[in-house]
Amino acid sequence: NAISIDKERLLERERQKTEPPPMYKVLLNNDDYTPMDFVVEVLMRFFRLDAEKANQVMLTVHYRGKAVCGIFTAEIAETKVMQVNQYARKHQHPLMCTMEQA
Ligand code: TYC
Repeated sequence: NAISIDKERLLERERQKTEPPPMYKVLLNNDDYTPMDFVVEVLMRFFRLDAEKANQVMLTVHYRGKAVCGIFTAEIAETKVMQVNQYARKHQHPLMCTMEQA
């Protein structure tokens, strides 16, 4: 009946409210030209990694082709991708930052 349908609608609305948002992996991709030091600086500046962790992630990208720098909600992931790519272009490096659903 109408009451149980209204109740279902309310329950569905509550479910959506409490559902965690979709999360996105932000990745760095390897290339042959961006200096290793620059990649480490990017990881420290934009992903707040310490020097050791930044070096580790940079080497993973270098040897394996890509690595996850962090996992964020859509809006934050999009901002990181934009900031890193703009920063790389400003310094005339081909470094590529991308995102994909976690
Ligand atoms: N492959 C680069 C080099 O040998 C280093 C590098 C690491 C570039 C990570 C991009 O995301 C990157 N200088």
